[in-house]
Amino acid sequence: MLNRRDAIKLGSVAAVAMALPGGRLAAALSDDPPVPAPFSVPLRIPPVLAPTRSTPDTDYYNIQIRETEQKILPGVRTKTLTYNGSFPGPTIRARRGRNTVVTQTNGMSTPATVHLHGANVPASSDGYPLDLIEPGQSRVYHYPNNQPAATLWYHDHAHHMEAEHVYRGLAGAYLLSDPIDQALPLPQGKFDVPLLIRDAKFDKDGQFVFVPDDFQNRPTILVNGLPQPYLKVQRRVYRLRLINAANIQPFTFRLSNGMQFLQIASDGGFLSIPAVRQEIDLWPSERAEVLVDFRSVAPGTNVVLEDTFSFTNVESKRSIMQFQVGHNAAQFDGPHSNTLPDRLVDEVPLGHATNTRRFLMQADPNTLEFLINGKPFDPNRVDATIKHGTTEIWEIVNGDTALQIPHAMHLHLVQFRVLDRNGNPEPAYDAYPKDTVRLHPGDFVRILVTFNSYIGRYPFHCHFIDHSSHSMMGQFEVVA
Ligand SMILES: [Cu+2]
Repeated sequence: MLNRRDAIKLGSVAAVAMALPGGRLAAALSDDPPVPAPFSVPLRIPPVLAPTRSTPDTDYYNIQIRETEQKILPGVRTKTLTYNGSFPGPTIRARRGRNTVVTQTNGMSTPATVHLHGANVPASSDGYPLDLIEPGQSRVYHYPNNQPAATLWYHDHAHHMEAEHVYRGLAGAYLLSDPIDQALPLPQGKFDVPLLIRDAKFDKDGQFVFVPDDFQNRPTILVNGLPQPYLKVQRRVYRLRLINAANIQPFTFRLSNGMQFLQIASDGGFLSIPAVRQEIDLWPSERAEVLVDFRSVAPGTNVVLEDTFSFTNVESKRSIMQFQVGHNAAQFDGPHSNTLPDRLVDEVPLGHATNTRRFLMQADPNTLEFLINGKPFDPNRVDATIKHGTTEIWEIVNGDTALQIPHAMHLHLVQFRVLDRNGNPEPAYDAYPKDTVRLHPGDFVRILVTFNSYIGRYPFHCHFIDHSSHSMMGQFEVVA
């Protein structure tokens, strides 16, 4: 028998039922977030930001950092932090040899700082964690674009806040081109697709839930800000720029239907020799550019980009997004891997190392504070003083074998070469050019890095940014 409270409950359910279309009633009564079925929303490509003005050698941009509401899940407006109201941020396209100048204005209630990940920039424009843009203030970032073509990305770096800021939306792609990139027969325009891939947790009202370090509880995959979208593709070759924009989620990407990737670029630009890959590991902040040839499947095939990464040894597979291959033959039969040269770029000879340092990444088992060489980040301490123009070997150790925590070491300013991992040479596609290196629990990795551009202080840190927010960060200073 119904008591009065039940009757009131039912009454309110009836009222809700009258107000909502049928399909949404179940959602309104559920504690589950209103996440749609996989592959039910079309992929969105973030807008390319237009310069506010251009001179013969410089493009100027203005970006407002602000809280907005975004349509991420159907029928819901989600509070997000955005660059110019775009989730993810607008794409900046730059050309080598032309300056990019970005004025960032902070309209949030918390301090911000903007780091251009993977870029060779002066220390004053690096987005150092304590070079804060206070609420209501602006800062001008100068990017000289004096490095090879690469898929870079910009994101917040305000110390202790970067993890939450990035999680709530402060990230965007920065695509740097150069004459080599332009001369290679690579897909362009709408066939050159940036994919910022991350995970998130939503509450039943479709709002972000941010619990630091809650790596096993961010079940919703977002690609360019939408849940498991689909993209209708022509039967031709596409250039996909895979960016792991997740806080702490590693991905192991593969394609369904037996399709392969042709990897052409890593973090810092083109591989010397393209690599055929069945699976590609990308941990937070790592990038890979791949060519995917949709002519290799029958017309009408649905190809799924999958993730098979698992924190445990338990087999895992989940869907990231879907490519719906068209029925028509491509109107345009090229460019594809067959027309690529065997060698995309020449190997950059790196210097001979004159110094070796070791960095241990390990959480304090008592406090669970994330540390490098036993210490939390201290802006008043320089962890490595490096003479300009020299080359060093950094030995990086993940000591978190007991807790089984993976880490990813990122150095600002430089691209480095991964020499070896646990004594074994790193495969070429994962060796160079790199700005972030993966470390499984117990891994011992050696990287070779030359400091021959700018002088000044720059951070190095775990790019599981929930870890760097909890002080797994140091700083090096390049001195004249
Ligand atoms: Cu870490």
